[in-house]
Amino acid sequence: MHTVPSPAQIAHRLLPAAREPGREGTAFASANIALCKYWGKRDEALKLPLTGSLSISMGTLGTRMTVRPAAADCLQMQGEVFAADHKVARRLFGFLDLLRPPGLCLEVESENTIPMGAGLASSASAFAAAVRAMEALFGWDLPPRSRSILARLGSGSACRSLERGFVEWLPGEAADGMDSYGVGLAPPWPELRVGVLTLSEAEKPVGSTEGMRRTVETSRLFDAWPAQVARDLPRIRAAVMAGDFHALGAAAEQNALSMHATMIAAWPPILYWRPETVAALHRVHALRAAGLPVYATLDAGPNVKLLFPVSARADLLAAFPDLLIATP
Ligand code: 2P0
Repeated sequence: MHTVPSPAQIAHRLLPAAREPGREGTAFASANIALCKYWGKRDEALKLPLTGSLSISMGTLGTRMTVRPAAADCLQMQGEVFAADHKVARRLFGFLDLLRPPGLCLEVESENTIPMGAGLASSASAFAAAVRAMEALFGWDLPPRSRSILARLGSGSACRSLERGFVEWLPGEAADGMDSYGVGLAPPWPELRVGVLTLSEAEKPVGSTEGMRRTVETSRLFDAWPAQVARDLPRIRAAVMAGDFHALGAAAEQNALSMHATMIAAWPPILYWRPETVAALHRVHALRAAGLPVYATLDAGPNVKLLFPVSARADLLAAFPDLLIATP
């Protein structure tokens, strides 16, 4: 009988033989927004998804991380020191344990170029930047597939944050997940923009990992989710390749709303939407009905992200003055 390897065993397989660390390593990774979403795992420990997904990078919005050998583990984020037993520090150093030799302590400086409170998940860009920073520290030259698999062990969506532009996460079938990683699909369209509408800074009621688990276990609508992805993913991939903005936006918006429908039907329900979320969606629909090329997508939170060509920028800023705009 085959037993499923642990994250540490997977990392051991993918990393070169131990080497001396250099003085420090620094790297940047962009955040990413899924156009076809990842929701539901086939393996929690290895963060293997039930379906494929496809994202667009957020350009200069992301995480810059520096790692250097130190006397004790220490994390600074946005200049603030986090105690070693803080939830965020424990998760990051637990991940770095996969990548470092036993006994090596690290000082980590992490800076998000995403404005605080923008409600943009930074875990994807943070784990992707951590892999690249460790690669720089040790002078490794990892194959892109290994990099993506390693980042996935930190946070599933991080495997889509190692390439710019459109990235598809191949779900794979293997129990060890060696066939589950992100591949760059196409460069970003020069005219495409992604906007972030920060609507509520209220603490997220349910994290992604727990939210996925609860949805898979209790939502009858989740039974339909793999079929939804099987329909949307090829549509979105084809729209990316054809440069068809309206096909891309329509499929992405329907995919995001379908994902939320599965969550709302979980028990206890996972309702990330606030009144402002619904108001923004109605506003987007009204603008689109009036002829503006704009579509919406939402992740595990109340904020709405907009997809639009740069030609719609001024009209959207007039409608949403606080819109944060990324050039993928
Ligand atoms: C996505 N999300 O495709 C989906 C859409 C949120 C909604 O990936 O448990 O932080 O670490 O693998 O990657 C957020 O989930 O979850 C996410 P874990 P992750 O972007």
